[in-house]
Amino acid sequence: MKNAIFGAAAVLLAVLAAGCNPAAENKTPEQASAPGGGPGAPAAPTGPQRVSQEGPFRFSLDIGTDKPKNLVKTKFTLMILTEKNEGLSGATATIDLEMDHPMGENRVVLKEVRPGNYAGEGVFTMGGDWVANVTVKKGAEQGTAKFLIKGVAFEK
Ligand SMILES: [Cu+2]
Repeated sequence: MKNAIFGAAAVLLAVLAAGCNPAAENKTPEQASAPGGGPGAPAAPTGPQRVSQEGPFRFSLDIGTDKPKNLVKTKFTLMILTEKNEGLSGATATIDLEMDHPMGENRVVLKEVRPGNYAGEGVFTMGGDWVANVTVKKGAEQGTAKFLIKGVAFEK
């Protein structure tokens, strides 16, 4: 019975170590099971998290996954509401993807699917943490927003 419990614990540890985080192998079980992996750990993968928005529009961003990968097409869907909480139509919308070091221009041009819903495909050209800088223009009005997309997985 004791061996069975130990075996189950070993399997659980192996699953934790094989997760998204290579550094998990070097952690004690306590650290490996701590939420967020503790200080200094690579960021856990997430969907987009909005950190700011300016101008007359309200934004939310969806990339269809909370486990983004690099070097594959990723569909970006931007929801845009007006101050009256109506879907914005007839706007131009782009997302510039950046890291904390120069990566060259990486712009996703979005097309209106229906009022308030704009979509386009982009590629994270490297694993790691990204910032999505949203710019939306309609006539003389312009709105911007910034989203963090953490923990994009290295596939190659
Ligand atoms: Cu990079």
